[in-house]
Amino acid sequence: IIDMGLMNPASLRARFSAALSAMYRAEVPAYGQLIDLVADTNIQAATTQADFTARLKAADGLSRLSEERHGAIRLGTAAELAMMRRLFALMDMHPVGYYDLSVAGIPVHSTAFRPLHAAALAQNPFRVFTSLLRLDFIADQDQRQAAEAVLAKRQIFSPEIETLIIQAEAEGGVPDRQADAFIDAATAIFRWQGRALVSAEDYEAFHAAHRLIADVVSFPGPHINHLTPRTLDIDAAQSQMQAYGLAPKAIIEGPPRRNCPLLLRQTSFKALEEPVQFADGKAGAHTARFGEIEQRGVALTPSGRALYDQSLARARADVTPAADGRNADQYRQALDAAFAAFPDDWDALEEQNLAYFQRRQHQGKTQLLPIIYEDFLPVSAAGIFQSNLGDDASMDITENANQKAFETALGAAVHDPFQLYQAQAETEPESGP
Ligand code: OOG
Ligand code: NI
Repeated sequence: IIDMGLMNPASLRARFSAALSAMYRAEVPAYGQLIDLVADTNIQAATTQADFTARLKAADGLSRLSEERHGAIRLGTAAELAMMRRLFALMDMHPVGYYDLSVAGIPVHSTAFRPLHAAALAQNPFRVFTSLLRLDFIADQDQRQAAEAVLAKRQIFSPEIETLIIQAEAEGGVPDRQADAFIDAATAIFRWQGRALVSAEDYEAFHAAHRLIADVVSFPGPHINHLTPRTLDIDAAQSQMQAYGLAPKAIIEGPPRRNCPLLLRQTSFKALEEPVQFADGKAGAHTARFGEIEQRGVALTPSGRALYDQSLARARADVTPAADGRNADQYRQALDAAFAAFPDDWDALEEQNLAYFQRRQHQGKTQLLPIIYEDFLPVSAAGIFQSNLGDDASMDITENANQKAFETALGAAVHDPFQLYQAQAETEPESGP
């Protein structure tokens, strides 16, 4: 192979993820505390989560952990989303899944940009949950037009990053000599800019329609709104958060604690209040950016996912978790009860075709290696959105999934996560001791 002098997309992704992390640590100091706390609990997890940790290790799933995180951004227009897709593609991150948040009264729909295959995930699994604002949900015509006008004028990509993207696409990758410039210019897109494009009065009006509209429309760029490290024991990490003075959400989103962890469990702490200079010169504040941690478990098959959705819906019909935590214990009990029928045993999960596994021969037996869930959960995402937007932040909109419109804006189809897990289940594990 001739060295074309192009950067390996995985190295670029790792550098980008590290640069964003350093930037966010400086912007939101509590995020740095979160990283330290998660590193501590991950060391403990070798004993608290011994079986799961051993299987992860056998599938080479532990080495990536200390670098592992996801970010989240919110965009305002189709053009922004399409350009974002081109930027992320250069780091081998591609849109996977479609998430309709209108089900929870949140006026966005979303995808996750991430590496598609096991080898790339093992090199660096960085992913970005990316939402597109749905202006059609703004009932007031004048306000919708005002929002459209602000978004049409703003330019979230600097001329420099646009040129680098176009050149890299033409050359088949980012040239080594441009790697530093590329990382710097790409990272800068997501920084917090404490200056609004709109007057204080317009900001308040957008805010009253929905806080998310104010968050997306009022600012010159898509500031990263959280970065989330992965913990192996979210219950331990959550109690540590209290000890560090970071007030977590009352409940952990997702499935209950299990011996065989399922899908994804997440919790977050409240958004930071940051000063803003409005376009009319007035000073104010905006709260959007927060901290989150997550624990990842096994990916579920379509039938496993249906059982998960059913069980979660049953728990939430039984007890609707209140934001102030007053019924957190009841909710936990309802969750445990609703998931009692969900097998909590690797063999049973495999026999009943509920979860995805790779298999390896070990001491004459077949060992099941759970395939880790790399995606997100819409009900959990809604809970995360709500917790940092405020409890009253639900818009009166009718559920209205529109994957076609999202893909048209994106300029591409999203990948089907089930197909990716199925393909991985049919391959040998990457490595193992
Ligand atoms: C994204 C919320 C979704 C997650 O981890 O489920 C998310 C947002 O607040 O923009 O990041
Ligand atoms: Ni998140």
